[in-house]
Amino acid sequence: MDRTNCILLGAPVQDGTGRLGCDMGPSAFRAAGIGEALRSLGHGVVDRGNVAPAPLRPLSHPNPAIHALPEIVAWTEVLSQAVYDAGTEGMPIVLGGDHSLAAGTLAGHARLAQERGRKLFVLWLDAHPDMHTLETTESGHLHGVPMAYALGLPGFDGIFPPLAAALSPERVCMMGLRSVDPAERQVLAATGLRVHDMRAIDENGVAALLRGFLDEVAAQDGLLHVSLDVDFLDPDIAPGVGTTVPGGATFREAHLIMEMLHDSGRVASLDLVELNPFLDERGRTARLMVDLTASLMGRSVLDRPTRSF
Ligand code: 6HN
Ligand code: MN
Ligand code: MN
Ligand code: MN
Repeated sequence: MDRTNCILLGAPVQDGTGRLGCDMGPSAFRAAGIGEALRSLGHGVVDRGNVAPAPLRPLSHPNPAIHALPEIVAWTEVLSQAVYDAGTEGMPIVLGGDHSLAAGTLAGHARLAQERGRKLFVLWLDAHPDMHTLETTESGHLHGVPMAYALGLPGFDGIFPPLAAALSPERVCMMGLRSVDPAERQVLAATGLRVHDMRAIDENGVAALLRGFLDEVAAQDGLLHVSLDVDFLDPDIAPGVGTTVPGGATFREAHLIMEMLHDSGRVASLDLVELNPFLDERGRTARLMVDLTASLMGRSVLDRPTRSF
C-alpha cells in the first residue's frame, strides 16, 4: 500500500452556520482517533493543530440576511494558505468546522493545481449543493455558498480573496443531494455540474455513478479533492450535524464510495465538515467519519488487486 504523508489541519469554523458546536469538531475527530486510524494503515501523520483565523476586516454586503461575513472571509484567507502549504508536503486532511471552510480549502487547492499544471476535480458529498451566491442566500449562513465562490460565480469579487483559478463545473461531481433551494436549482441547471441526487443513487447505485466520474478524473490525469459533509449520511447513522435531512446515504454506500476512491489512487486532499459534537450521541458520528476516512485511506476487509479507473 502506498504510504501517504497525511497532514491534519483543524479548522474550528462555526460562524458559517446558524448554531454553535462545530468549533468542537476538530477535537472530536482527534478524540475519535483519526491520527491512530491513519497511522495503523501505515501512513505518516502530522497534526498541525488548529488553524487560527486571520484578523477581521470590516466588510459588508447589501444582502441584510448575511451573517459573519468578516469572520468567514478571514477563515477563507487563512485556510487557503494553510491548505496550500500542507499540499506541497503531503495530503491535507481538514478537520472542520462548518462547510464555509471549503471556500478556503477550494481556493488553496485551485492554486496548487494551477501551479502544478494539473486539473482540479471535486467530489462533493452532501445533502446540499452549497451553491448560493451572496445575493441569493436567504438564510445568510455562509456554509451555503462555498461552491458558488469556488466556481467563480458573480458577486464574490472584492469581498472574498481572488481565486488563482475558478473550478470548472464539468470537473465537479455532487452526490447525495436532497435539499436544494430554488436559486441553487437554477444555477445547477445552468452550470452543468454532474449532480447525482438521492434518487439517482437509488436508481443506479453509487458504484456506477462514481465510476463514471473517476474514469473522467483518470482520463484527464486530475487531482481529486473530496469534500465530505456529515449530512451526506443518513441522520439515523450520523446524528451529529445541525442540518440533518432524511433519506441520506447508508453506511455501506458511504464506505463503498470511500473504498472506490482509495482504489482510484487519485485523492489528493480531504475535508471533513459539519460535524457538531454537541449534537452527537457519544461520539458515534465522529467515529463513523473517522472510519470512512480510514476506508478512503486503504482500510479494507480483503486484499484486492488494484484496479485503475
Ligand atoms: N451545509 N441551503 C441552505 C442554506 O441555508 O443556504 C442549507 C445550507 C447547508 C450548508 O450543509 O453545508
Ligand atoms: Mn493507499
Ligand atoms: Mn455542505
Ligand atoms: Mn449539507
